[in-house]
Amino acid sequence: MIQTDSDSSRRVAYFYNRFIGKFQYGKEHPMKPKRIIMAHNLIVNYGLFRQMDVYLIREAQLQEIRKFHDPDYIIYLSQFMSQNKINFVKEYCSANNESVIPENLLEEFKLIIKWSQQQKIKTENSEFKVGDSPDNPTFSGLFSYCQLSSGASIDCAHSILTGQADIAINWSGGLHHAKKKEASGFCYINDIVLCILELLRVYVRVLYVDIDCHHGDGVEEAFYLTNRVMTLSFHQYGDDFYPGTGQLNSVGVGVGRYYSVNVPMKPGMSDEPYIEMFKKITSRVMQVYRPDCIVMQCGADSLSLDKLGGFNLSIKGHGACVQYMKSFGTPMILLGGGGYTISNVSRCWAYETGIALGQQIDQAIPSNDIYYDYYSPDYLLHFPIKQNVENRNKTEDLNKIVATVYDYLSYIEN
Ligand code: ZLV
Ligand code: CA
Ligand code: ZN
Repeated sequence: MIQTDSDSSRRVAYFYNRFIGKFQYGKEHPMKPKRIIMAHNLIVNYGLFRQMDVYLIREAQLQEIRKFHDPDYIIYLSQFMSQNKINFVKEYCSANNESVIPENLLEEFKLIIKWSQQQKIKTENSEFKVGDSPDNPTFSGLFSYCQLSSGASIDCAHSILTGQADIAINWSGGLHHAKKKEASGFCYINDIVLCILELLRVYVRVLYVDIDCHHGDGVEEAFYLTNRVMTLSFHQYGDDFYPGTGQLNSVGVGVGRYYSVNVPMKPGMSDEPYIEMFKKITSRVMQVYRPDCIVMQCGADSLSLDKLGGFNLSIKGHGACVQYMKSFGTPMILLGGGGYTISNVSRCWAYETGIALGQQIDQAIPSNDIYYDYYSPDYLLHFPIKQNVENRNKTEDLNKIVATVYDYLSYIEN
């Protein structure tokens, strides 16, 4: 392991719970929560966990999720909690025997029952169509999965706000497409919005940076009208690539005008032009916006060979963006996101955990890893990117995007 920078004294808080990796969207579904366990195992086997504060992820409570999401939508989703909790609820409803239910669960159930009575919600005949689209299936424990993913992102915010950490990491977060009362793009509860709202209780300005191959539409929409959060998304755009938003001229509305920044690109982006774009834009954003905290969504579907994304980044290229944001010395939260070639996702997030710690991890995958076979045939950290991929972005087009973004940023009052 090589020390890569002098500021490795920065404290890193890492949030994990192996239950997250046990949920399944479905056999054919590209989103595989198991990649979180795989990333964690690399992090452990590379010895990184010894250098960070490791915290067990807890489930976010209904009241916390309520800070962004619609209460009817939350009740609707809560029907997909784990079976043993459902049994508790049934028991509570029939016997109302409060003594058998743990205190924290009791509060939750009282709230579910209160809200559903108030709103007379009939979950079976609801406006919320979760499960109707194959993108967002319902599955066993769905709600618990959402509670864990968002509980961790909220606690990342707390660890930064209390000064316990300079960098906080939740690889099970980053579900950037979820809306106030709508699931979309594999996302149900927007852990990022909940995290940022928590930061806004103390901080004046929060910068959100999104390097997932898809546009961070849910986070952008949540803060489209405010200047207290600047959202910045780099993404593939065009030819019906999901979700179809994030045009260059989507800049925000009202006081939020120019606080929404979009960098839409065509497929084929490789390290050199991507990093150049990334640095040119984030350096100006940092200079103009001077955020108190950075929340970075590190979706790994921008890597080469991803099953959904069309970019051609290496892990080093992806990680260079994380390294660059770290170099400003601003408190930072790193979240996961997309990533559908799962052995590369775990490689990438283990490498970036190393970056947070100022450690460059070895090229050889630790041979005691239980998922070792996933890293065949080379068993190396850095995989070879796809060759002969055409970058469909012309240099002049990319330069135009940078010039336009600079122009928008020039309207921001300093
Ligand atoms: O990485 O999906 O294109 C963060 C993230 O950003 C669509 N969905 C929707 C809109 C109409 N379509 C088709 C629905 C397809 C449903 C099943 C797949 C199944 C197998 C393989 C690929 C897909 C798929 N779905 C590919 N792209 C989609 C997108 C959603 C992408 C979400 C990205 C989430 C976690
Ligand atoms: Ca993005
Ligand atoms: Zn994505």
